[in-house]
Amino acid sequence: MNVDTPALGPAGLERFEQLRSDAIDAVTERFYACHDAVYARFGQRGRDACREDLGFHLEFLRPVLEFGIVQPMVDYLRWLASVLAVRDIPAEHLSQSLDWLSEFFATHMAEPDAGLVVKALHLAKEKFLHGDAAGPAGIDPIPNAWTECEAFASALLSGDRRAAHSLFDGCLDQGRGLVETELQMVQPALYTIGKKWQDNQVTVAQEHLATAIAQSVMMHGLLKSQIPAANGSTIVLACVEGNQHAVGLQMVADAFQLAGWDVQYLGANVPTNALIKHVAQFKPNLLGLSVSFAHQLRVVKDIMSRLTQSFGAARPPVIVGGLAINQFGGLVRALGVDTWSRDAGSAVASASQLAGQAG
Ligand code: B12
Repeated sequence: MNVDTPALGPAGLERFEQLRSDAIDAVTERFYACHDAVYARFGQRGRDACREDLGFHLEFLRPVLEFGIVQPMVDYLRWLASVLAVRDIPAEHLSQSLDWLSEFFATHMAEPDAGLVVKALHLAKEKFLHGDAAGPAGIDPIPNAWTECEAFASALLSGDRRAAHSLFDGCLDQGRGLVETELQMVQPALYTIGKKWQDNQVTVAQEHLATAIAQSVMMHGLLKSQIPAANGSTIVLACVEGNQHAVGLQMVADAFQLAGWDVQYLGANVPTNALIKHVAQFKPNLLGLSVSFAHQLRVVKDIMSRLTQSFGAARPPVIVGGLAINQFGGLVRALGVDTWSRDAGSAVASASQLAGQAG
């Protein structure tokens, strides 16, 4: 794998972790000392948001330091710049926060690690400011979304369950498949809603509402589907700790169920300890993990080493997917997983290919 910047060793990464919260405190204080006039209007909420954003900077910096690949952080910065712009936060504050983090680590870490952190932050900033100006978040739109998608997105946003169910059922009644309908209508509708949140046009509450309705129509669709006889294989599916985005995983669960697998769908934010115990208890033929943000990739890495520690060569094979995998596929090889898949439509085929290789 080509790396952009040298990675930190285990001791350097540990020191970085120790300094995280001090770095956030120091840079937040500096922001308020310097730009009180801009942020005073937001009160305590603004201070919390500032801390949260700096926390996210460091979450995204961590994989740069661990894997040496800078692009996920650049994409994150471009995405954040678009989020801040529509919320009237001056763009230069973002670059400044990176400079101040550099200064903090330069004075609190020993060489050569301090130099590596500064170099990583500098590279991310340069690529963010001067790199090719593609889309703001690097989230690919879904090709060939169905025409019903727009009406479905409106129904989700306005909380119109009846309309959402009727559009979904209409597709199934025309003989379109459940997973196909989820992929070509529900998924693009939710991506559109995400873009609207990014542009400050919908609230987090509306995101929750849209999710709840989407999950309900999908469940209804599954109940109406013909479930084939069990093929003897079991998959455990979980969103890694910290990942609240569970709808994509639910689609993957539906795809495996309709292919005859026994599916244990654990949903959002599954604590790593609980997941390892669950795998020990149920011994699935495959473990599927969903990851939405680049910084959650290290949770996958941690799960992989815990699985190897606990089960050695008898650990179940692991398939990963989710927005972070689609955005930063280049990092997959560094995770030690067995395979990955872009969407619910191709996941079962990837799993079968894996079983074929094993057999
Ligand atoms: C609904 C939603 C939420 C809901 C989720 C509720 C729930 N129970 O799922 C809530 C409100 C909780 C939420 C919270 C947040 N969200 Co949000 N959210 C969304 C939204 C609009 C839809 C997510 C979704 O369901 N997508 C549809 C599914 C079908 O797509 P998918 O997840 O990509 O899944 C497919 C593939 O990736 C793959 N796949 C997924 N998992 C797996 C697993 C395996 C094993 C395999 C093989 C394949 C696979 O197959 C799936 C089906 O084809 C997205 C927009 C988007 N582009 O997705 C933003 C989005 C993901 N959220 C975002 C953000 C920033 C957040 C928050 C930080 C702030 C906020 N908006 O509140 C928090 C963070 C929460 C956290 N710690 O995880 C950003 C992420 C930016 C990024 N990664 O670059 C997005 C992209 C919005 C945006 N455009 O800015 N969110």
